[in-house]
Amino acid sequence: MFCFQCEQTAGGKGCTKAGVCGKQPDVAIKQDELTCALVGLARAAQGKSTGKAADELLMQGLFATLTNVNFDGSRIDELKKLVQAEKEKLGGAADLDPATLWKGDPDIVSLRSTLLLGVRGMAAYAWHACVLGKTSDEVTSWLYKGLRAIGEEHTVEEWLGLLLDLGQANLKCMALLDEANTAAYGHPVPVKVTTTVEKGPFIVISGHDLHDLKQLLEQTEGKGINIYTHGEMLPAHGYPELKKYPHLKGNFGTAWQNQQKELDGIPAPVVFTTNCLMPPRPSYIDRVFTTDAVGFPGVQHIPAVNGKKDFTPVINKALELGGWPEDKKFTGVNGGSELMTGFARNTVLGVADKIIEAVKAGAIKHFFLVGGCDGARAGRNYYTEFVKKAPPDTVILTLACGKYRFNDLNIGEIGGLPRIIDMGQCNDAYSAIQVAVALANAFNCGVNDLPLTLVLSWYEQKAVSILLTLLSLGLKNMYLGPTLPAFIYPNVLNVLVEKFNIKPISTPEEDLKAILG
Ligand code: SF4
Ligand code: SF3
Repeated sequence: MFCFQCEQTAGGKGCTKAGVCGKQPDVAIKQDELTCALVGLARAAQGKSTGKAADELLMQGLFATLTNVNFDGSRIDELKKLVQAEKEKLGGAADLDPATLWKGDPDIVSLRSTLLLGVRGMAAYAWHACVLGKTSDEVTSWLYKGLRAIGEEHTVEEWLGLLLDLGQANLKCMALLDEANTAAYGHPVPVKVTTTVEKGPFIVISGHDLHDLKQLLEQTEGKGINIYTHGEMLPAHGYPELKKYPHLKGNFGTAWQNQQKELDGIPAPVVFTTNCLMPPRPSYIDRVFTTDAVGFPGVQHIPAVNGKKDFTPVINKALELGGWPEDKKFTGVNGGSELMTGFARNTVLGVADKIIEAVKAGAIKHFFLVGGCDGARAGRNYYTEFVKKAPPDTVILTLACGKYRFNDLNIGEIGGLPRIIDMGQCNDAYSAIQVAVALANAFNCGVNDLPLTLVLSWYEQKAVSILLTLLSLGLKNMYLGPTLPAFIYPNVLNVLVEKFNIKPISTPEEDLKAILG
């Protein structure tokens, strides 16, 4: 096997024996075969109009190869068979040879891999929009185009062009997802989320899929079961159409990499709707459920039947386990017991006047977007320290699961606004981009000229697609950590540094000094 798609890849180079994530070599090989079959499907689709079945399969197939999504070889095989069948319906075409997927001239391997990983990330976002009934021909056709490109020869310049094109396509994809979420559940409003779990039966729901949460809330209504979000599901509390359910109580646990410890012996079932699933330990594997693209051998799967899911097995498990006999207090990683979220674009832009005033009056000197994925690496403490050490006249915008490093901290307010502003999931990156663009317009300058610095943490492929979007928008001087991607080889990195002045993070003190002067 060979896989170097995520930040925790073995030795910072590539997993070759087994995944650090727990992915077994046979599954890694099957995922490569699925990827190559998807290239075949994309080839067969060229110049033809594809149907819903092929389009959805394309998104699901790519989603299943993301880090911490599907560890079940039989499910990957099933997907591959479905892909082959769709390909034949379109007249057939040759698959890509899996032996060539990660091999060749190093610069080309680096560029091609970046494109593939970006396509994977974008497909996940496209799927989230799709389950809410929103698709876009432009976005879907780019997924096919990107996959075809992976099987073609291109010059370095052409590859770089493709990467930026993908960034633009992903921006449209994320706008579509933003529209899908807000149309279905309303514009998020600020809300304080408790970390205490009330006594009695409960269900924990993890991942990014709001549609799954909605169905679970409906199906548990009036059953005496409380629902707690986990990981990237936290921002769901801000949506009016989700927060209206009184049994959506709070948030359990912190970011994904702590799940094996936090779920150990929990008296409740846990549903994983998307990444990030870690191999469940024997102490709780019987109460883990997967749905959608997620899978793990021996774990119960909730399938979608005509888009609907029946969570009865999860509900029965919650009633059987019964929860804790008393309310149980938990805290975030810094000891705080309240997490604030819900500051998506509508809310932030609603107080834009206040923000602009605060900047003009000198009350806000600088904005940081400290966002991205969390992970297990010790160096990720950088992000906690960065937020703690950021001067009191600065504001921290954040999104995605990396915020669990600091979202329970109380670092005060400026002009009635909290200094930590949680804009949502990684899925909500469009929201943050819109706010940056609006601020730039208000100050009559470019986004690069704003007193705003992006301090990003990456882990998996959704972050890759967002990074490409930011680059395609011409954003410069971003800080990236905790380590640079293994698939960005030195020559490609040089281009990124030259064109975009991307910087690896150093220490919070040094970086803050360099940014604030
Ligand atoms: Fe290794 Fe990451 Fe690939 Fe898992 S997803 S096999 S940890 S590079
Ligand atoms: Fe996190 Fe997996 Fe990326 Fe959506 S849940 S940000 S790592």
